[in-house]
Amino acid sequence: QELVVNPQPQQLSVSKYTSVPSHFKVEQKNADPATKHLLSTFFTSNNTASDGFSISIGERKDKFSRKLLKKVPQKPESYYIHSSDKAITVIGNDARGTYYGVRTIIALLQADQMPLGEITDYPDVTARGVVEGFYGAPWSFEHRMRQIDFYGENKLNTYIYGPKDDPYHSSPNWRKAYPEDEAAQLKKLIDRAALNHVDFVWAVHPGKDIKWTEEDRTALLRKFEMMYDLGVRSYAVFFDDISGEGTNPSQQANLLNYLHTNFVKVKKDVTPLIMCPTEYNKSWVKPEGSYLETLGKELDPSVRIMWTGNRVVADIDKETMDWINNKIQREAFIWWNFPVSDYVRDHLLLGPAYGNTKDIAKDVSGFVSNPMEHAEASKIAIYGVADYTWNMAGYRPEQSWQNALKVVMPESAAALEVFANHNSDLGPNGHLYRRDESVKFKPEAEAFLEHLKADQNIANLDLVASEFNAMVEASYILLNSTDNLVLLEEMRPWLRQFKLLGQSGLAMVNMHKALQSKNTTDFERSYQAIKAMKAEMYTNDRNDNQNPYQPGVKTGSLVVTPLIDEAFAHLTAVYNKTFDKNLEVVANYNPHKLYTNVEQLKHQTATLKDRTLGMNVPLEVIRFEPKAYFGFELKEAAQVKSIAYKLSPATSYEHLALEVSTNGSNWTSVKTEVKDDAVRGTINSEVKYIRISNNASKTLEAKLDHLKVELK
Ligand code: LOG
Repeated sequence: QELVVNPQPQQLSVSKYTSVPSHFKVEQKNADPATKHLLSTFFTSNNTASDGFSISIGERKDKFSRKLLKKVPQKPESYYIHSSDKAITVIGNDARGTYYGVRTIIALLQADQMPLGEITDYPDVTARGVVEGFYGAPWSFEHRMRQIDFYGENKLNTYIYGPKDDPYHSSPNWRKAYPEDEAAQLKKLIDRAALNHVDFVWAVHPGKDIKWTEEDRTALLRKFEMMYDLGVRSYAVFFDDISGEGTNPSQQANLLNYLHTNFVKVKKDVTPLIMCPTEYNKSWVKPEGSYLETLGKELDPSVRIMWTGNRVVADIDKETMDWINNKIQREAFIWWNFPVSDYVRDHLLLGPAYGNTKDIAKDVSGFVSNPMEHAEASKIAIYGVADYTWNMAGYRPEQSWQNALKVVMPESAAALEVFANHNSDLGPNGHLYRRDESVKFKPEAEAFLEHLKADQNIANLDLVASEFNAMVEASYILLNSTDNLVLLEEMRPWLRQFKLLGQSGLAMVNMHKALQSKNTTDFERSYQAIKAMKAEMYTNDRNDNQNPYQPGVKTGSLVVTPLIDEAFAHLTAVYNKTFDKNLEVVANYNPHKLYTNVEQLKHQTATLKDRTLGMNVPLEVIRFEPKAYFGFELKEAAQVKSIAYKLSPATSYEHLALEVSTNGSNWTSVKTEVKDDAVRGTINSEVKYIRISNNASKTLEAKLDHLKVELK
């Protein structure tokens, strides 16, 4: 018997299993509306009767035998379940704990067999959930409704609403009321959150244009009041990714303290504030400043401070927590930047939630995941976060991931596993954050290539071929699945690429077989087929998921794609040599490099599309110290048509110069013109180095919107 309750309960002792009764008599002793609603979704006239199997539900303060009451943990949100062959009793420490107990009971009654015994359960982390805090298209209303239900089902209690691209959350409209239709939808979300025992935390991101004046703080108070009228009882203020006046820690603390005194304390039913600092990760802490210490000292102790770890995107361990908690004099509230993909938008991150250590439960005041703009696909990771934050010691990422796949796609979970297994890494990126991918297949791929290149017998040829076959079959199953159409819509572009990738793998295996049997007809057909599939993938990459950041659709990019590309190139080269042919050995990599001394830009990637060389720009504010430069180093000197870049604010241009060089030591400046806030320069000679440098004597803080070089 497999018991799947997510999150995994702290203590569960089952004495035996019996069949699930057909009818129940349910008594709810407390008055919690969310519990009442939940009970009504499961216990209907079909499975209840006055002489049914007895289930009694209530809180510690309700009437229960002393013996049972003693077993309820003295912890927030805890519950105790006792089930015998006569009755089930669910007692919560509080309303939320009772609700969670009912969640567990319903999960258990949905299995084939009912366990008899005891469950003693409570969460390790106080605030657990999601921060909708990414750049890119905010989640739709329908997606959010589904998410909030999912949080309730998985005992997550926190949803922080802070989509960067909602203008009423951020500048310029944070001071204004939501338009009527949006307000109406927010109200529905807030109600739905209450029904799931989820705290709907409304976040504001005012730092880009806030003035530290009476006028602006009253404006914010007014906005909080408007949100209160919609039903919001939890609030956050975000100061991430800003520059200028808004970054002042004393002023930030002042504002939060003001809101605490004049709003939270006055209202009485509002939870303690949450704030996201400007220096929200260790790599951004300015050595000369004392930003975090100031917050730690000046912020009211009730205010929770968010933290992403040692870097913008990082996994959390004990050392991370000790360092930050000591600075801010409280337990940091973790903002985990996974599975967010707003800096690698051409990838889907469907792997397990892993990497955070299991010893930080007591060091965090909260732990929330920042997801992908693909809400439904993010559920795979969120399911793991729910499990991890509830019961850290018992968390097994791989097992939890398997369960998550079954929950999001009950019928097609096995196919989804094949797909998710090869779609979890991010590819090279500026945050240096990577994930395992194709874990079990990786050693097979390596052995395959090694034997192929050494012209030895490939012992695992069938195994590799059958993985490619599984990829194709899984794609067909998923593309035609009906068990989660919402998820299918999000994955479709990647599934189409994945199918082609699997097919090209099979064709590559055929090339190998044809080469072995010296069948040139078969070889050339499979060779042409791969080229055709590549062309189709290239077209998909140009047409699907187009966005200004990382447009396109990448799949299997860590192990499977490189395996096929390398094997294809090798087989073609051997074929050409053996049969004195001249088939093209395609290599589609970018030979040009970034050229910069700015730490925040060093790990960004360069992209080459047709003849346009571009930089994958970071989303956050960059510090350009005096003499800082950024640009490209071309593989060899070449004619360049034009160079274009854009920074905000546009006042940055006064301090920057566009320069080119053939050797990296003698530089010539290029004349530029500004149009629509972007800069353009044209040159008529061959260059190898292109750079934009800060020739002023002071540090410049700005966002880099784009940098593009058009090659001739
Ligand atoms: C932003 C966030 C973004 C994430 C990943 C925080 C606190 N802020 O670099 O909106 O989704 O990184 O790109 C961030 O993480 N800035």
